[in-house]
Amino acid sequence: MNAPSCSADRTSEDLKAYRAVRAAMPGLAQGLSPEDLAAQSMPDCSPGKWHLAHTSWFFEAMILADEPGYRPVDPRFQTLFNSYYETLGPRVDRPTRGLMTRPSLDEVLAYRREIDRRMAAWLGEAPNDGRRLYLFTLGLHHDQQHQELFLMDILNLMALSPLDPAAFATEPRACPAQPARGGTSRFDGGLVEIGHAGTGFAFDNEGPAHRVWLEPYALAHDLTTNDDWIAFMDDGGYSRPELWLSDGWAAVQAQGWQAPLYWQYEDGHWTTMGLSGRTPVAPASPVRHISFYEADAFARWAGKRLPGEAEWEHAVRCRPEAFANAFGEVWQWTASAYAPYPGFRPTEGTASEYNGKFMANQMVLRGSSFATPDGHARVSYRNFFYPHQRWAFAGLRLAEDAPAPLVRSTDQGETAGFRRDLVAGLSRSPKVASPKWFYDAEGSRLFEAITRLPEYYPTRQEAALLRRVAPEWAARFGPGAVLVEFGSGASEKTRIVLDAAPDLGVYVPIDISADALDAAALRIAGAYPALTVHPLVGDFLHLGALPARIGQGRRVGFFPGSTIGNLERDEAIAFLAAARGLLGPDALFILGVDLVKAPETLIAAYDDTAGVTAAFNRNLLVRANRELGAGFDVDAFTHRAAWNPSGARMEMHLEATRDMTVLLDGRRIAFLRGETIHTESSRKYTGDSVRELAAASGWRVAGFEASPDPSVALVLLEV
Ligand code: SAH
Ligand code: AVI
Repeated sequence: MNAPSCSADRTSEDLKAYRAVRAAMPGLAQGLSPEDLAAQSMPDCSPGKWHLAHTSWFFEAMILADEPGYRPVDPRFQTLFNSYYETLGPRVDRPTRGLMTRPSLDEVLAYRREIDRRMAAWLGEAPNDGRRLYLFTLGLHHDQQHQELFLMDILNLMALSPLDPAAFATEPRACPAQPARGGTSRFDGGLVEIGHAGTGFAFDNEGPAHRVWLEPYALAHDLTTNDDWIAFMDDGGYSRPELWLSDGWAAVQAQGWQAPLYWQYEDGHWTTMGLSGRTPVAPASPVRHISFYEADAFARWAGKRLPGEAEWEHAVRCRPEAFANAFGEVWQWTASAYAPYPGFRPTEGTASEYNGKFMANQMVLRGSSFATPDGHARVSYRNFFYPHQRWAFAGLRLAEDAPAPLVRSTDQGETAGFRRDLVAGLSRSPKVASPKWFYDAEGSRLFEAITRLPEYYPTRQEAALLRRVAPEWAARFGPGAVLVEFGSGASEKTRIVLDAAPDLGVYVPIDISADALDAAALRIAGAYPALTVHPLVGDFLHLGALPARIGQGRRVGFFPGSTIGNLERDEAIAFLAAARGLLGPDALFILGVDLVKAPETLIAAYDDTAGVTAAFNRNLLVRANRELGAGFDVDAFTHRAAWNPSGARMEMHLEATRDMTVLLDGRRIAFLRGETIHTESSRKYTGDSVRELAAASGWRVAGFEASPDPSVALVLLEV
């Protein structure tokens, strides 16, 4: 009963998709003259008229011609508009496509309409075998690929004209460019899976999904900009053979490259040619129209390298939000040669020639460009060009080896680390868990809610105190300082420091909570456009070195929120000592601590009447159930907050309200009624105990300011 209406629905969906895709290229051609559409600017390019015809031929040759008794629209078109399919007979050589003055543009458009009519009829017969449907979808994606080629080729043609004609009034683009974010994300690597494994469409070259080994690496959040490129050129980038691969240097010499394709130097500034004509080179825009050789030389000059395609794919799969313009601006050159994946099988039949036979001597590009039609690209998409080619909308994103991270990355390590820690902590007596695991996305949200509670005084008191001391302390930073914040969370207090230090150069927020970090880094980068924001996700208890070339100014540590109180005494000393090493001999450090006070005030702050702190505490178990598949009955645990006078600390516990056994990582963890998991200590300091902590970790106290009651303190440390 359902079958006919299902297939009727599918046919009408397919027809809608077909019409939308097929309308795009005639839409692009509309404002161009027949002469614009007939000329061929170089052997790599094709005339617009040829793209209009070839994409129609593809449907005819791959799909319609397979139907019994099919009669071609015009048998001569099989030769004229076959691109490279050997099995489909002879072709016109690619470099002479521009000599095809016949058929006329009108005849090509009529051919297009006729193919569209025949394809609609074909769809009306509701084809339902998998191979034909795949070829149909392939035809749509093929058309979309040529929509982008159409724009690349028209631009190349326009750029050869001394008139610098604008092909379009405004650049046609699928979506707006995203603003820069600053910084890099680091990945542990290891054994990861890449390639297309899903059920949706993919080209044959994207599969099969398979495992690859990655060493630890970092990938830039932003694309390389024109400004970066000008710095490379000003530093003799195009005249220093040591920066270039041998074939690349030969291309520089043979072609006389001195700048990206289309750039011209006029009256002291650079201009470039785009689809809306010649314009000054915009410094902050991503660089375009560079070859693989140039991208590679630039990366070497910058002390970095191009990412491998697996590194790119793994990074964008793990943290899609972290990377600006991963898609929709420029294709990004990778260091990977275009080769078959292990187990690669070309599409069966004529379309087997689509991708596989080009798998030599070309390099892979990832992402997509502003000219890539909406919905065309994927994270597994593999574009490819020869390493010398420059007319594609191609740029780059830098990568680097990252064996000695500033912080331990948490991309895959996090779940494993959480599991290891929790199993170890719950196997001890008494049971413990580290408070650092509170901060998944929900935990970070709950913490922000805590900071707004009437009972939780530390955030309000510290922010007010910081407003008072920041101007005087920031005057000591000097120009271009690098502010490194530990446990930055929402980076709200950071704004007070940034406002007091307008010539601060770089901000490095570090947090274990990737969600909180990404959102905060974006907000800060948006609010302080002159600041370089370099977020690092990871555990501040595992400090390595700061990334090279982070900034020249004095390094200032910032550790507010009395988060140091959540560390054991030994951990706090080791952390402060490691931070001193990280920040260097000239460093300053602003530390926030909560001070010892009346237990009633403290207990109220950690056991609020609205129950937000209780939810924050219990969220640890919710997280363990979700991420580790643990079997906690969350409702069977109560939040407890208690003052421990001998340890001078507030303690949070989760108390079992009945005897029970919980399954965690294949183990059975037994709880007796009344037994607790000690989930957090919040140490409270005095002037003396802070001074002792500073001395034990090699810092001198240069300033100590306490707030009015309920009192917290800010401490300025120097080396
Ligand atoms: N500094 C902010 C946030 C404090 S909440 C403030 O003053 O309000 C503590 C923050 O430290 C959270 O964002 C949490 O994710 C982070 N954090 C806790 N332990 C961490 C660790 N070991 N490494 C990195 N970040 C950590
Ligand atoms: C982040 N840290 C300093 C907070 C504290 O006060 O120990 C976390 C917190 N725990 C309960 N309420 C808030």
